[in-house]
Amino acid sequence: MTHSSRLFVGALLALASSGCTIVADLDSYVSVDDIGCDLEMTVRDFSPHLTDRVFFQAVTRDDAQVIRALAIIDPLSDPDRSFTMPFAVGEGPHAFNFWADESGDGFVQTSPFNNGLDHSWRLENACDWASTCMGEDADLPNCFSHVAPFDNITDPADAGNTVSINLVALPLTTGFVEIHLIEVDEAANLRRVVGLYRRDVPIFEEEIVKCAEVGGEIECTFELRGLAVPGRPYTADVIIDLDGDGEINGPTEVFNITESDGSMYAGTIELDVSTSDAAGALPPEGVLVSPLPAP
Ligand SMILES: [Ca+2]
Ligand SMILES: [Ca+2]
Repeated sequence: MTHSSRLFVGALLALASSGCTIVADLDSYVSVDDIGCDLEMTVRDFSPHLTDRVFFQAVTRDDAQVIRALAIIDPLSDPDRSFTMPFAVGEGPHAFNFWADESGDGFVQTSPFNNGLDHSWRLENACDWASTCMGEDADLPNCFSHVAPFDNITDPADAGNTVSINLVALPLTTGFVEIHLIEVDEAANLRRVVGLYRRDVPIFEEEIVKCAEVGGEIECTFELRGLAVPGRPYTADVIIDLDGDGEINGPTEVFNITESDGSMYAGTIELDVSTSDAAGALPPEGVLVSPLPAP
C-alpha cells in the first residue's frame, strides 16, 4: 500500500477500535474491508523481459478467479520498474498474479518448465505480501525480484467489458502514453485506479503491438481486458507525451474520457488528439508508472 492509503486505512482502524461506527456519508457505511488497498509493485532484475509486455493482475481468490485490476507495461523496457494503482483492490480477498508474456499473445501460458513460455508468479494476498528483493533493495516495500521457479497461473475470468481505446492522429514525435482507468466508487468516495496501460514509445523497432504509422501519424489501440463492470461508473485519463520531451505538459497532453457506466465500454472508444480538447490538468493520482531513467 502507498503511504496515503495506509494512513487512510489506519485512521479508519483507529475509529473502529474506539467503537465508533464509520460513516462515509449520510447514506452509506464503509468498512476497512470495503476500501481494500493499492495494487503496487517494484520489480527488480527483470532483464529477461525487456521486450515483453508484462501483465499485473489482482484476481479474486476463489474458484471463479475474477479480474479486479490490471496493469500492463508494454514493453517492460527496463529491468527495474514500479507502478502504483491507488485503491485498485476493493472488498474481499484477492491474489496478485503477474507474468511476462514471452509468447506475445496477451494470455498466460505457464511456464518454460511446463510446456509454456511465459514467466508467471502468484502472491496469495494482493494487499499484504513480503518483498523478495535483496541487497540494497531489501528495504523497498512491495519489491519483487525475478526468480524461478515460476507459479502456475491461469487467465482470470472477465468481470466486465474490455476497455478498448483507439488513439488517432498522434504526431510522430509522440513519446510515452499512459492510460488510467478509474472506477468511481461513490459509496466509499474513492477513485479506484483499476486499469493501467503504459507504453514508453508508440512505435518500437520490434513491431509487436497495435500501433501503426498511418499517413504521417500514429494510430494505437490499447486494451484492458474485462475490467468495466456494468452498473459501475468509470472514467479514464489518457496521458500522451505528444511532443516527446519525456514530460507531461498538463494543459495539452492530458485527456479525459467522460464518466459513464461500465456497460458503455462494450465498443471501442476513439480519441482523436487533433480534434479533442485536452483536460487541462493532471489527474489527481499523477503519473503512476515511473518514467524510464534518463539515458
Ligand atoms: Ca502468453
Ligand atoms: Ca511532453
